[in-house]
Amino acid sequence: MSEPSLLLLIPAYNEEQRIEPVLRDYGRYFRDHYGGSFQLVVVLNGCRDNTRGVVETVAREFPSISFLDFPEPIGKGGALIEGLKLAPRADVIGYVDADGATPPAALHDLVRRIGEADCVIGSRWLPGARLHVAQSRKRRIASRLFHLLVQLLFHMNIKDTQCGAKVMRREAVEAIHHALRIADMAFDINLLYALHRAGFRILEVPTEWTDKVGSKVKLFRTSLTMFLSTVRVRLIYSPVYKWLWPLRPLEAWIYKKLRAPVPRSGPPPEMQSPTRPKS
Ligand SMILES: Nc1nc2c(ncn2[C@@H]2O[C@H](COP(=O)(O)OP(=O)(O)O)[C@@H](O)[C@H]2O)c(=O)[nH]1
Ligand SMILES: [Mg+2]
Repeated sequence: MSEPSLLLLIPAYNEEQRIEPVLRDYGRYFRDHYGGSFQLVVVLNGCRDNTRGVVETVAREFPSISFLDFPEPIGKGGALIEGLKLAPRADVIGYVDADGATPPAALHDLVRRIGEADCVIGSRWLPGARLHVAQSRKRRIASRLFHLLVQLLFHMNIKDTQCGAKVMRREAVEAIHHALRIADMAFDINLLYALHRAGFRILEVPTEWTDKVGSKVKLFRTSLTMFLSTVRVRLIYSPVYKWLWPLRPLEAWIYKKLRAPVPRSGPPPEMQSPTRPKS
């Protein structure tokens, strides 16, 4: 049976220790089990380790794998905003984390459900989810508080907005891309609320998830940044937003203090492939 063409993005920052087996797993799985065209694009930015070298090595073995590399500190959200500019290349566009928290078969399950909605998201908190949780108590509490805040502000009734596995139809991505401006880990809220407001249907399905060691999340700083960004998304969609412009310098100052990433401005990305050895 033929399946829709799929573009899978993997945002990656200092992932030299975690990404290699994940790329091989995805490359192999989708080559052997997917009935449509498959492209995997790793979106790197400002890595201070050899993630790029590792990605180049695996990309030489798998023609489906390539990457984008931005020097600026654009964050996970900023990286996905850039990656999603490649949406015209496929019917379905998705993303997963670089640490293998979502196995390829679980991502494939989300793609299979895209006929039922415009966006299908993996959920760790629906009955039927298979979880291998190793997060600290503090992290779990922060995550539940964040969930409450999101429900209070947006009323989307989504149980798990933060799961790293999501897929969308190309038309939905193209319709809301201009509304994406959150570069930090609250990017997912920005994306989901933009889809929700534009009338696209979001389907949450139970997924398989494994917490991995080596998280890039610094609990205090990341939580505070996500809190601010989430409130900001709400304000952007409120009628009072246009009166808040005098607060912009304060906002910029706080983000700078938190060393929070900002999205990239400028022309669309240029694809990079490793130089393949001449045969
Ligand atoms: N491009 C890019 N990716 C990032 C950045 N920060 C985190 N990521 C990626 O976002 C994904 C989720 O991060 P992770 O540390 O696994 O978060 P956790 O699983 O929620 O603890 C991983 O693929 C990271 O490499 C960043 O600044 N830039
Ligand atoms: Mg992770």
